[in-house]
Amino acid sequence: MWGACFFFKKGVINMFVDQTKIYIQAGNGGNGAVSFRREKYVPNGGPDGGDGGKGGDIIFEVDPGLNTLIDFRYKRQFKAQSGENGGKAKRYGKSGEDLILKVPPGTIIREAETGKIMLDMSKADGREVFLRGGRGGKGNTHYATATMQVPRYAQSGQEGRGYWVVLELKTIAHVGLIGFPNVGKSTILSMISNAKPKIADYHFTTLTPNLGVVDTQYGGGFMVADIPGLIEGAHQGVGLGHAFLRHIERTRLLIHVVDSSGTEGRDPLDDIEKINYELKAYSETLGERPQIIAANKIDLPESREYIEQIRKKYEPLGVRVFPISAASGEGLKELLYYAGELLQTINKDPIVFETEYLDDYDEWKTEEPHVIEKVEEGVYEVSGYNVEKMLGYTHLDTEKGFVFFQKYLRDQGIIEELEKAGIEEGDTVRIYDLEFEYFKSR
Ligand SMILES: Nc1nc2c(ncn2[C@@H]2O[C@H](COP(=O)(O)OP(=O)(O)O)[C@@H](O)[C@H]2O)c(=O)[nH]1
Ligand SMILES: [Mg+2]
Repeated sequence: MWGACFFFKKGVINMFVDQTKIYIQAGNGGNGAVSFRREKYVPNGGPDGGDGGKGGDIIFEVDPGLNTLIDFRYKRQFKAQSGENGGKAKRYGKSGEDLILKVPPGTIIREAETGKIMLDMSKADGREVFLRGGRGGKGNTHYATATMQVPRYAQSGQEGRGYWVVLELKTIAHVGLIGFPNVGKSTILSMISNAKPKIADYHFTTLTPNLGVVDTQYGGGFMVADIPGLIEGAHQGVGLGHAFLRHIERTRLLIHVVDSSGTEGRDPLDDIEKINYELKAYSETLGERPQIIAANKIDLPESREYIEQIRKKYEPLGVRVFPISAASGEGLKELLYYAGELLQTINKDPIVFETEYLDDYDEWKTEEPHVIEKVEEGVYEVSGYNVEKMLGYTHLDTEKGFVFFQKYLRDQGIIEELEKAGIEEGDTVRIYDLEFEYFKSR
């Protein structure tokens, strides 16, 4: 039964760091070099500047021996090594070393800004390249053309991308306690485990489920999460509903707790249906997750009638109903032993979330427009992420590449803007480390 959860030890649960925000950045690419074979500026010498090295990647790796994110609480900024600059005599810059960040299984990486899942490290042997290092800049050897044999420019290395991300350790609890607020979920957890959840606390005080390892007297060997905050409309995001539903998604078996005394004017049968509706509306698979009904508060006399009704309705559907009193402990043993048995019949493959964040490495996040600036008489400078990106992908040393790059400048309206800015034939256009002579096309 212990299987995959052997690393949960009693007493360490309180240290559980559930969520932490860190900054990660891939290494910058090294710059390409400008250098010439013989003396500087001797045309026949020819360019021999080497390329810059690639920046190091940011890699996430699952370490099954870890069970907290505590390592990320003290250090929060992580940057992979930058690539070295290119050198003379076509010497390549060394690539930067990758940075491997080890996380416990079940760690989810979200973009801090949007909360979208960028990566789910649920697979126990997972290793994923998360951010690729910036590419190294090309040395000036690449920029010699028939008309430009003395290229005094080289490409800059690409900046390594950086993100603020939230690492979240998903509940790897096997069993989730669900139900409306005040039905007794937290009381159950406090009775069956070492966890000390707040009883009758206002249900939106925490996003984090309380976790507890079930005591051996209740069968033991599995984790239970008390998931707060399920209310009507949760599937539409009401009351942070999505966050709670996401926690539930990760559990394999649900103990659906209901207040069978029907206090506060509630109808227990109606309550069960409403919660089930929220699960199903959120996700088909969640609606089909195996359930056990815990009809709580049987110490209150009103519960008797309702329990019969619940049994009549759900037992024919194969859902077992356990009358319990979390307050007195009655019925808890039977409930938990059955949950433990049922768990053994359930597929234990981890539930892996899909990436919601579709990131194309080629797409720079910043859609920064280009800037055209007259820097001195007869010299115009063009800058901007996209222009630089374009340079990185174009082989200007081939005729085709050169034509392609010019088309790009025209399509982007850069040529037109240069003309508006007053450029004349023979003027210089500087784009990063590249220089072009301007000719009007006819
Ligand atoms: N009479 C009675 N009250 C209970 C029982 N279980 C929980 N309660 C009470 O119900 C209230 C809500 O319990 P709590 O565990 O915080 O509910 P949760 O919101 O579902 O976590 C508290 O005042 C508990 O003391 C029970 O078996 N019998
Ligand atoms: Mg509670």
